[in-house]
Amino acid sequence: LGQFNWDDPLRLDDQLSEDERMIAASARSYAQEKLQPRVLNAYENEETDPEIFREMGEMGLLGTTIPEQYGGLGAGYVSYGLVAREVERVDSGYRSMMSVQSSLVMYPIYAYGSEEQRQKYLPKLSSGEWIGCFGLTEPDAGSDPAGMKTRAEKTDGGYRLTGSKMWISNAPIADVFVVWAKSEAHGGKIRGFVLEKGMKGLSAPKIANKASLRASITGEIVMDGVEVGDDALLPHVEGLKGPFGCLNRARYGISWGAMGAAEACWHAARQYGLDRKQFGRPLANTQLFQLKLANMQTEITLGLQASLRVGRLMDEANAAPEMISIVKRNNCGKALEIARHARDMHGGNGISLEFGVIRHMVNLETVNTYEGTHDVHALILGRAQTGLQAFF
Ligand code: TGC
Ligand code: FAD
Repeated sequence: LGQFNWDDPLRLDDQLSEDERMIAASARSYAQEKLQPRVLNAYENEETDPEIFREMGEMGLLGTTIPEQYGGLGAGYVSYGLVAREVERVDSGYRSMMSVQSSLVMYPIYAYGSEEQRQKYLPKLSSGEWIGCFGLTEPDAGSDPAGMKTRAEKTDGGYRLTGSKMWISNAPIADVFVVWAKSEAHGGKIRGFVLEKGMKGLSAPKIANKASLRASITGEIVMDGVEVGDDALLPHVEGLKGPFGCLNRARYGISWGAMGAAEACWHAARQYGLDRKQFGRPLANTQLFQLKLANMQTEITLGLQASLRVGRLMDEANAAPEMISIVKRNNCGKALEIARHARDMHGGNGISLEFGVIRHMVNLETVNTYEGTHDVHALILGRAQTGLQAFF
C-alpha cells in the first residue's frame, strides 16, 4: 500500500526533479527566514522594502526561466511555479513583486527585445539592482486593454508617449517601465516601450490606503509627453499578443502562488483546530471542522496537480492560454474561499493580523482580480468552448 502524507496527498514532491526540489527548498528557506519575519510590519505600515529585490536576485529567484547568459537561472516553468508557491505562502504581495519582475518585465525584454535591450536590462533586473514594472491597465481600460488611450507619436529618431496607467505593481520604486501604447507609426497597433526612471514627463505616484496587498507597492504611471529614442521600442512584437504573452506566464505563476497562500491558511486552520478546545475537546475533533479541512486539502491537492500539468506543458512549449485561464481562475477562486473558511475557523482571532489568515484572505481579493478577473477568465473559457464571444 502506498503512503499517505496529509500535507502532500498525491505526492507532488515525487513528481519533481532533483533540481526542482532544490529550487523549491531554497525559495522556501529564503521566504520563511527572510520574508516571514517582516511581513506583519510591512503589511501594517504599507511599506515595501526595495532591498527584497536584491535579496531575491541573490537567491536566483528573479528571472527563473531566463537563460543564464542574461543573468537568469535557466530553469523551467515548473521551477518558476514552485518559487511563486513558496513566496506567496508568506504573502501575495511578495510574490507579486517577484512575478512582475520575472514574467512581466524580464520576459518581454527577453522575448521581444533587441540584443542591446537584453544586455542592458536583464542582468541588472535579475540581480534586483533594478526594479521593473509593467503598465497595461489604465483608468478606463482594465479588463478591456484594447481600449487603452496611451499613445506613442513618432518623432525624429524616437517616440513621444502620452497617457496614464493605473494600478501598477512596483511602479513608484521602479527603475525600468515596460509600457504598452497605441503607436501611430504602426497603424495604431499596440507596441511595447521600455522607459527609465528620471525621464522627463515620467512620474509614478503611489496609490495609498490599499486594504489589500499592502506589502507590495502599487502606483500610477503618468506619461506627459515622454520622449524616448527608437531604441526604446520592443522591436519583435505588435498587438495585444505582446502583453498577453507575458500575462500567460504571470497568470500561470499566480496559479501556483495562490495555492501557496491557500496552503498557509489550511495549515494554520488545522493547527488552530488541534490547539484550541471548546466544549471540552479540540475544535479539530468536530465533524464540521474536519469537513472544512478535507475540502481545503482536496482543492489544494487538485489545484497544485493542475498547475504542475500546465507547467510541464509550458516546459514542452505545448500549453494553450485557455489551460492557463483554467488554473488561474480555479486556483485563485478556491484559494480565496479557503482563506475565508480559515479566517472563520480561527474565530475572533481570525480577524487579528497576528494570525495571518485575514491578511491572506484580503490579499487574495486582489489576486482574484488582477491578471484577468475570475469572470473574465470564465468568458475566455466560455468563448473557447462555444465559439461565441460574450465580452460585448
Ligand atoms: P482577443 O481578440 O481575444 O485577442 C487579441 C489578440 O491577442 C491575442 N491573444 C493572446 N495571445 C497570447 N496569449 C493570450 N493569452 C492571448 N489572448 C489573446 C489574440 O490571438 C489576438 O491576436 P491577433 O494577432 O489576432 O491580434 O482580444 P480581446 O480584446 O477580445 O480580449 C479580451 C480579453 C478579455 C480576453 C482580454 O482582454 C483579457 O484577458 N483581459 C484581462 C486583462 C488583464 O489580464 N490585464 C492584466 C493587467 S497586468 C496585471 O494585472 C499585473 S498584476 C501582477 C502582479 O502584481 O502580480
Ligand atoms: P473592470 O474591468 O472595470 O472590471 C470590474 C468588474 O466587472 C469585474 O468584476 C469584472 O470581472 C467585471 N467585468 C468586466 N468586463 C466584463 C464583461 N465583459 N462581462 C462581465 N463582467 C465583466 N495592471 C497592470 O497593467 N500592471 C500591474 O502591475 C497591475 N498590478 C495590479 C496590482 C493591484 C493591487 C491591483 C488591484 C491591480 C493591478 N493591475 C495591474 C490591474 C488589474 O489587472 C485590473 O484591476 C484588472 O485587470 C481588472 O480591471 P479593472 O480594475 O479595470 O476592473
